[in-house]
Amino acid sequence: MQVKWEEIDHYARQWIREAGARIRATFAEKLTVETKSHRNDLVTNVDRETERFFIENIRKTFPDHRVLGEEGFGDNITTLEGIVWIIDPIDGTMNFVHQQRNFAISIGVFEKGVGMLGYVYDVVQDELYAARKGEGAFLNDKPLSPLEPVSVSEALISLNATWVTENKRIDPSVLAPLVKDARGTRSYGSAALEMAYVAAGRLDAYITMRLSPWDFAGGLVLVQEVGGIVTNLYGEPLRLLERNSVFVSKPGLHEEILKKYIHH
Ligand code: 2AM
Ligand code: CA
Ligand code: CA
Ligand code: CA
Repeated sequence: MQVKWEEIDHYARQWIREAGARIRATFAEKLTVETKSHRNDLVTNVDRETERFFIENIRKTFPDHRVLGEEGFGDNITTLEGIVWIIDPIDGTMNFVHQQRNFAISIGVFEKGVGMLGYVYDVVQDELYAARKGEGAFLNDKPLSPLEPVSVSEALISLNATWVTENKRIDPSVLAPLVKDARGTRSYGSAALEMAYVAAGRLDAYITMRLSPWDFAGGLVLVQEVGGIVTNLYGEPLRLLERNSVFVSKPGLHEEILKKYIHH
């Protein structure tokens, strides 16, 4: 059967805007904040309610689609057959709790493991980054330009300071020289927004050592659609059902970083 991507895109946008309005409305209410795997890993009632909102709508409208969601209300996904929605209801929960800004709804829709639709919605700025494979990427309906190569010396790179201090995933001496050589570094605390910023040319690259599929699913489609490169830190394709290190970059810059800083 022919998949109607235009129709799926239409519903996805509608639900994202509605979920965003609901999230903004919660700013006036009291949040319930709990911790998950450790004391800095937060989840709120709004994360859960938002994920359930998407899943109920998807199941009602597209009963044959499956959903992988961070908060666990979706399906138990072990294969990428058919159409799979990968959803992070709030990416940047710590920002949501502490700042009431700098968080996003992130959604990627995949067909047999190929990214077809990607969305990152900055709820507070009301900025929807959206891409459809082969149709370009847009910021609130304004087309995003193809990404041009840039060198490290002129690059603004997003990176959490954790990765240049003692940590479990990477020797701090690997990325410290990159931090030194780059024009500047930033950290926003939402992987989805950081990927959307790369797609929009606001950042030149984003590097992080451990993300789950829902953190990068939406951004992956966005960045690829404007000619950006998305791999793990070692230049390999991301695995959609596992945790990965993630290295998102403009072309040229991606090769330069891999060659000079990662592959010693
Ligand atoms: P989250 O807010 O949806 O949990 C923060 O640096 C970024 O890393 C956010 O995109 C955050 O997503 C993600 N992240 C992934 N695993 C995390 C964890 N165990 N604790 C906190 N943030 C995590
Ligand atoms: Ca989380
Ligand atoms: Ca996330
Ligand atoms: Ca989340």
